[in-house]
Amino acid sequence: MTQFSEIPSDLKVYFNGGFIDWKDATVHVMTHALHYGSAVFEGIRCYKTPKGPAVFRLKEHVDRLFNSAKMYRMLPNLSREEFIKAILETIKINSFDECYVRPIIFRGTGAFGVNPLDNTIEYAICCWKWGKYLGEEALEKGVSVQVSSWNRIAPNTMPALAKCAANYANSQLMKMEAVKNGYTEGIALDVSGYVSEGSGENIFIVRGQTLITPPLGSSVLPGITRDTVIALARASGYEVIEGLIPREMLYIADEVFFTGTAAEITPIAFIDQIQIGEGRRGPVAKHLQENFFAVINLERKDTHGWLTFV
Ligand code: PPE
Repeated sequence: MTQFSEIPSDLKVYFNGGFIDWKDATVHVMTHALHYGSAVFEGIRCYKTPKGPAVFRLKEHVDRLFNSAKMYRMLPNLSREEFIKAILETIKINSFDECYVRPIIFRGTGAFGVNPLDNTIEYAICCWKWGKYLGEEALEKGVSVQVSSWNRIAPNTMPALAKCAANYANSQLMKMEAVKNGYTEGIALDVSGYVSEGSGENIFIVRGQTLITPPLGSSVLPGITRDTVIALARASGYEVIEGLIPREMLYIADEVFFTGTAAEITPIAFIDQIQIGEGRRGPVAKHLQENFFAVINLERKDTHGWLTFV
């Protein structure tokens, strides 16, 4: 969480094709997205590297954004390439050496009612510094989480593959329940009772030399960090399976960790107060974190072209 008071008020926001001041980046209370959740968004990190700021997997994020928009029939009137350019310009104009980037496409005003088709399709890009998502010590010590009493959205209710604002009503219920119960995060099961994902992260379990992560059919967001970790793990010789995970497999795993743009690779030390492995970051999570940050620090060759320099 970032408090608004921590965000410098002189930031510029890209809004519908031009830059405006942070304080002017507002919408009308009759905005469709506010009433009906009709917004799709992304979360992207721009990292400080020895050769200047670089955005991690920018193309994949913009592709997912446009895929989300396509599912909701709300493609904006600019191309993916133009959107990529606008993101880079937003980082540049705010002189960030590192930041979190939040692009959003939403239904605005023009008509009122559930039918969104007569509303404007608007877009904005904000950047600010977002620190460690699950706490300063999380990457090293791991976090304590619970299995949520809320299930992830069922197939064919709302598209889980879309990063739609509406999906985050479910995430909020999970997160509030976890925090109120004294945990850092919740893990949702899917509608069949198999492990799905966290409120804002994908999940992996480690058993021996094998990593298992829920398949896309378990109502998970197709995470870009998930994809990154799969590639890094395979390159290191681990077997990676996208397979159904029964809840109880969490408790007996050697390691469990979350992946996400904000969370990066965050080990899970306890689930429902049952210690996972040694109850701290395990060797596989550590190895993957080192590999991940080696790409960002330019210590490891970016063979996949994951970095776009600003
Ligand atoms: N599942 C969900 C539900 C999710 O929100 C995210 C990202 C992921 C998986 C991981 O996806 P990826 O970032 O592509 O590896 N959550 C974003 C928003 C978090 C927020 O609190 O807001 C993020 O990590 O930026």
